[in-house]
Amino acid sequence: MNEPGFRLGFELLGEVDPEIAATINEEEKRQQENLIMIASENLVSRAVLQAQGSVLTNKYAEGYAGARYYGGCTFVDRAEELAIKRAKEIFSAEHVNVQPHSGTSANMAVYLAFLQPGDKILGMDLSHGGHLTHGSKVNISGIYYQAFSYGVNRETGLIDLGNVRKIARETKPRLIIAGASSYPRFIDFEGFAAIAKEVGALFLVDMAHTAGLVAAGVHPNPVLYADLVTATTHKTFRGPRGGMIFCRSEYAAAIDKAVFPGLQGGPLMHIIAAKAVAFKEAQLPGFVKYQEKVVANARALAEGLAAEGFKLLTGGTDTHLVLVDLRSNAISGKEAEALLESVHITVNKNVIPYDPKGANDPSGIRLGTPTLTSRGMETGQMLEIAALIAETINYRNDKKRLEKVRSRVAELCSAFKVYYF
Ligand code: DSN
Repeated sequence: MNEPGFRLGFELLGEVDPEIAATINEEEKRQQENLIMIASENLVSRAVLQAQGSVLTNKYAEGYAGARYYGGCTFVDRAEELAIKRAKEIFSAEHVNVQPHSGTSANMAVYLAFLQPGDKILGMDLSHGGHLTHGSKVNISGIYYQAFSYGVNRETGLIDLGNVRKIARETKPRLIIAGASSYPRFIDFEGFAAIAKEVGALFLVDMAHTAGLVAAGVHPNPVLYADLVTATTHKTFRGPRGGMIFCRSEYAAAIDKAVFPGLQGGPLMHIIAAKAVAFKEAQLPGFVKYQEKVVANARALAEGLAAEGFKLLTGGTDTHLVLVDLRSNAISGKEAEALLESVHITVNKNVIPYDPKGANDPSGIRLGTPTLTSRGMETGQMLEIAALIAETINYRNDKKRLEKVRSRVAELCSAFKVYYF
């Protein structure tokens, strides 16, 4: 029966849009029936999902709490203020902006606040594990700004600060950026900060990948060393998909102005509320234990893969991810991704530093432990999964062996539920 106004008379997703309802169901099933090892993905809690799916999506709230361009903002103000208070406590930050829609938006806001088109920036080379938005030629960061890059040492796979200093002295960038998407080791934030100071650059850390580890104290906190820190809330942090920016008080006004009205209009208040929920979860005692397990699991995975003869960038990991160099396994990253997908292990193909092949079919794969750890898996499962990956890659033409791997993966998936389904 139709309601007055514009209501359709039925409300449930399955009735309004059976195609999308079925698509979501299939995706739920995929998440349950695969071992998802994409290092930048995770599983949010039911509480985060609930806040994301709430009526806060109906509200326009351009501006900031107490200074909005719309009436009726009492409750969204409260949500944003809670998010800000919690984020500042967790990361020991003087100021945070929780409105960026993504990690990319967060980085763009920093650039808009402090750079002029054509200014020099120095970031980690995308092909060595950096981020697209740190100066890649195909990204706005490399189109609007004069971008220089540093990489890792060919032998050790580690960032060589001596080399970073040399490039910084030569290029005199306005902004130096640290942070990576496929670098498995701690980054020396203090060392970077000293280089930035020496050459008169601002120092930005993009901790998109490691924000959850930082929040739990299992990774150095860049907020203590950098002028500006950007992050996503959906990777190790286990919150909704989105971004945030931390800075010292002296930069707060410039950052807030760059986010709104500089770059974005209305903030996503349902996502900001979900960020507040994720911040609350990060302050619960179980969060530290979870992040410790993420790292312990990544170490176990690295040990297991190394024991199976795989070559790992830097030989191991300090974080949630492992980068595997497949050049001695006679398989490309693209082939390995497809092969592992066929046994329901989900990873992503990834360039390795000095990769002789291109980004579309690179020589490596990247694996991460946040999602499997959210499902309750521990180091024993990581060692077994490393063996299953080896079995799959080493015996890829043996259908019987692949079938055995597939059924063991199915057993593991069924024993460790994606908890909210
Ligand atoms: N695309 C994200 C990742 O997978 O690492 C951030 O670059």
